[in-house]
Amino acid sequence: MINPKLKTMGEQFGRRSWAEPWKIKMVEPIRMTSREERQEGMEQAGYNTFLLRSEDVYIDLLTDSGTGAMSDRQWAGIMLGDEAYAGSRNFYHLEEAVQSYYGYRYVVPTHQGRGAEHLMSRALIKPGHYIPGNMYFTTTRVHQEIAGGTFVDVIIDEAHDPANLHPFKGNVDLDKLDELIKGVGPENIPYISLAGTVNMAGGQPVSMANVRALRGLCDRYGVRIYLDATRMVENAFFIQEREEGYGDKSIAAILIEFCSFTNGAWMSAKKDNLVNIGGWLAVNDSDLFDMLRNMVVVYEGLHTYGGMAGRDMEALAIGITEAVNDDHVRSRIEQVRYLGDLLTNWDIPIVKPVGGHAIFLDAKSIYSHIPQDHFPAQTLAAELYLDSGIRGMERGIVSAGRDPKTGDHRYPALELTRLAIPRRVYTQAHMDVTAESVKAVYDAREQMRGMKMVYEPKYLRFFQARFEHIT
Ligand code: PM9
Repeated sequence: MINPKLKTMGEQFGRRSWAEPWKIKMVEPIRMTSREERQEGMEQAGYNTFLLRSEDVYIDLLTDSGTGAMSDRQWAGIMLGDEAYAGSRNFYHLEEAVQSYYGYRYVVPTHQGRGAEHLMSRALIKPGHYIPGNMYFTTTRVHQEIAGGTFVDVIIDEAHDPANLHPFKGNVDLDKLDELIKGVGPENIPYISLAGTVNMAGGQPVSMANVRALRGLCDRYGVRIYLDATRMVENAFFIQEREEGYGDKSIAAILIEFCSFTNGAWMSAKKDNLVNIGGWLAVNDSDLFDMLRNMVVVYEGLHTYGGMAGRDMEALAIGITEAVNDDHVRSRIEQVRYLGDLLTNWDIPIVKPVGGHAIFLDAKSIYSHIPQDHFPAQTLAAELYLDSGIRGMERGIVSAGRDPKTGDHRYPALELTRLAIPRRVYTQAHMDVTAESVKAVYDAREQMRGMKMVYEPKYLRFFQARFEHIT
């Protein structure tokens, strides 16, 4: 479906101009700092973009998590917060929205995605278990490991190649999965950890055909499928665009059909669901629900707020309905593509096809002279900030962390610097400025040397590690 002769996504899918289905009602000033200020800020931050102060950032593409702009309706919802300790009416709105749009029976609120991952992993994983998934995600895998499990990557090989144009690079390789189930036994696999889209592969989607076939395989063995639904709305857009038979279906219809092949989901509502904080778990199994609803009171808060304020749950319930609007999803993904097309026109290597939430610069290719254990993607993120105050994030060897058994670095095939686009926040002009800065850094690539890590925390090191230039 993707034609390698056509360079940009505009050419691939026929460019017609699009515009955001909203207008701006309130603005937040941002400022460009001087090169000297940025140099000082970066040194204080140990060359880790997570450790910068946000007031020193010009265009913040660190993450699309919790950084989106809420609508006027969501802000109005904030004023309708019912802050009762128990039985808040906002919880029932949230419960109804999840049931209607994702189709699951039982809903447990959590403070954000990793709260939901913690509960799910603790409830289902026992020491010695294997959890197959379509590429790891940092917080998801750490919870699976802390619960005693071992994550096994069963994504298709194409996902590990940034230049491969497979339209559904998030797909599960059913042969790899079948082999694993036969090897370790279905009783040692508590569930398949399926993500749509796949963040670490570049925001790549899973096809409906793949999840349908996955359901068939799992039914043969009696294995459950739980979905990381964090960016599942964006996944639905790619199915609508690329998969036969779905062109005329709405995002909402595709979303609910996809979820119907899974047993439940966990959610970081800070992405697709358009809120600054929040998460949820939803399952169809009443026994599991009982367990999760009991565990949530230990780790998050009562089962009718799970760590969120009533007002947050109201904004989230409204966000869920806005998130599936077809025009919203299209303009969100087209904005990401706009940036991707600018970079592609300059032959700057990025992960292709462009995914749903971010542009991923191929640092391994850009800095091909820097060995992976000198952190090329970390170096690239630092250089971009130094050039223009634009903040991205490392998604390579630092994010991959160490193997808990051997203690060695994991060496992922993908060594990427991510520029995540917050929803409903930046304009096309911000994308132009971003592309020009990436080009300036790209043009100076040969002069760059790598870095060494001088401080490394035990868990999720990418958040807090510190680096120095190799002289
Ligand atoms: N993702 C992101 O920037 C935020 C922090 S990690 C760098 O991409 C998936 C697919 C995510 C995700 C967070 C979580 C955890 C689960 N699954 O951040 O705890 O992308 O709400 O969600 C981040 P929370």
